[in-house]
This record gives sequence, structure tokens and C-alpha cells, in this order.
Amino acid sequence: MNFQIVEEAALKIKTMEVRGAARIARFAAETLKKFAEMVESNFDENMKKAAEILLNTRPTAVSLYNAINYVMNYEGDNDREKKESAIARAEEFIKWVETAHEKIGEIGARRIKDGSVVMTHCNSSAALSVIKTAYKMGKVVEVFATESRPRMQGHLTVKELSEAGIPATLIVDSAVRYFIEDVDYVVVGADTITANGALINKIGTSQIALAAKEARVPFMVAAETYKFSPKTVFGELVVIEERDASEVAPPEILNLNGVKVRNPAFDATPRDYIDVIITEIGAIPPEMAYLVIKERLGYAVFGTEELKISARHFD
Ligand code: RUB
Repeated sequence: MNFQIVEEAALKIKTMEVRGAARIARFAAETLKKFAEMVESNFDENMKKAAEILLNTRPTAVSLYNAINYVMNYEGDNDREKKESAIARAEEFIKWVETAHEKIGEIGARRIKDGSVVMTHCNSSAALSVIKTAYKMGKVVEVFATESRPRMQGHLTVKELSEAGIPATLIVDSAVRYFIEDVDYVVVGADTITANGALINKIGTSQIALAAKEARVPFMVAAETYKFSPKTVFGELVVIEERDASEVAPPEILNLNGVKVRNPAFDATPRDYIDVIITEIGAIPPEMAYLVIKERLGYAVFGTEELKISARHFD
């Protein structure tokens, strides 16, 4: 069996050509669907290998894991039935991604008051859905977007805001506290929400949450339910990806004697800093994360590590 399309997709995720938790999840489901269509024999074995290649790319966003588990939860008595089921489940997952954004936009925008200034970090499609919907309703007057070093996803955000006609101000990450008094809401996305309601998102998110709490600025998280982590119910800790130091500093710095350069890509914001999590099934307090995982994703342990996600997708 030729795994080329899966390996190419995995490389795109690793190198961040495809990035952002929702896009990664959708892309993994699309890739598994294409691959399933090509498999002619030993369906289980080949799909398992493809799933492993995709999983072994970026460790932090649970959306990738949930997408893969959702597709891999296919059923059937023979290869043909299994293939049909896997393809149908991949399509279901893709639909889930698409419909969730719109709902999150609607629900999140309702919480924003007229004439608001919003701050966002990194480049989150879910957070942008809230901001764009609120803007269309005439509620957002300006958006502060952080650069989000070292990969500058903030540049993507301001481009998107500009295309949508939304006044945007790009700031360096360290200017967050300087501007926080001018802001009415912080809206960010999520890579993972843990069972205890903590948010794992782009490095720097927790500092923004700290500044927002000090300034009494509401901190809103936009997260589809497939960003919630069933693994954390079983005590597993979220692995924070540490990327290559060359993303942060040039060779003359990297080669200095006695100097280390570290590049963690994500950090954890404790639930006490989060006012609300906007999901496609409603605005929830972070304390409800466990219930979302239990009711929405459903889980059953099989083997020692694997979780069977029997997610009920959003209709
Ligand atoms: C992206 C990032 C985003 C979340 C949510 O990190 O941290 O805030 O993934 O995005 P990276 P979305 O650029 O390293 O992948 O709402 O689009 O899923």
C-alpha cells in the first residue's frame, strides 16, 4: 500500500503549511477519507498505519486526535462496509467543523456589547468567527491583534480582518498589557480544553489572560466541542509542543556558548482566568468541560491508551 498522500499531509501539518487546530483536524479527516477510498485490502491495518502517521505530527491540539478517532471508529463486517463507514464518518466530521464555526460566531457575538474593542491572539478561525459576526452586527469597532511570535500568525489575522473590512491594530506580544485598558473583551481560540477547564492555546495566551484579569476585561474562548480532550479525563497531561529553536533566533545567537533558546508553541491558561467558553452547543463556564467531554464526545477506554470517541456530531 502506498502511503504517499498520508505522508505528504503529515509533512504539511508538521511544517505548519496547514495549521490551526480546526484546519488540522479537518485536513486529517479529509486525508483519511481520500486514503480510505484508495485502500483495496487489509483495511484495518492500512487505516491504522495512516492514522498513526497523521497523529505523529503535532502533539498539542486534541482536535487532530479527536478527528482521527472519529473516523477510525468506523464499523462493518467486511472491508467494503468498513470503507463506506470510514468515508461517511470523515464526511460527518468535516460537516461538524463547518457547522460549528457558524454557531460559535452567533453565540459568541451575542455576548459582545455595542461599540466594543476586542483583542485576539494568534490566528483562530473560531475566535475570528465570533469577531466577524459581532462586527456584522455593528458591535465591534476595532480589533487588537498580537503578532504571535515566532511564527507571526497575527499577520494572518490582520489580513483576514482587513479583508472583512474590520479596523485592526497589530501589536507586538509584549504590548498586551500596555493596551489592555483600551479593550472590552479578549477573544481567543483553543487547541485543547482539558477536563478541568484549562485552556491550551498559542504561547502567550496565559499572559494575556493574566493581564485581562487584572484589568477586569472578560476573557472569552471560542472552542468547538472537538477541542475538548477526553484523554485528560484519564489523567493524561497535554503535551506542549516545543518547536525548533531556529524559529526564534538566528544562527549567531543559537551558536553562542552557554545560551539556550527555547520555543514552546503553546501554554496553559487555568480555568480561573476564563469567563466563558463559546462552543457550538452553547456558552459554558470552564467548570463544565468535563460534562462536555462526557456528554458530547462520549468515551470508553479500550486497551490502555486508546480512547474510542463515539462523538455525536452537531446537526
Ligand atoms: C494555532 C493556535 C490557535 C488555535 C485555534 O497554533 O494556537 O489559536 O489552534 O485555532 P498554530 P482555530 O498556528 O501553531 O497551529 O480556532 O482555527 O482552530
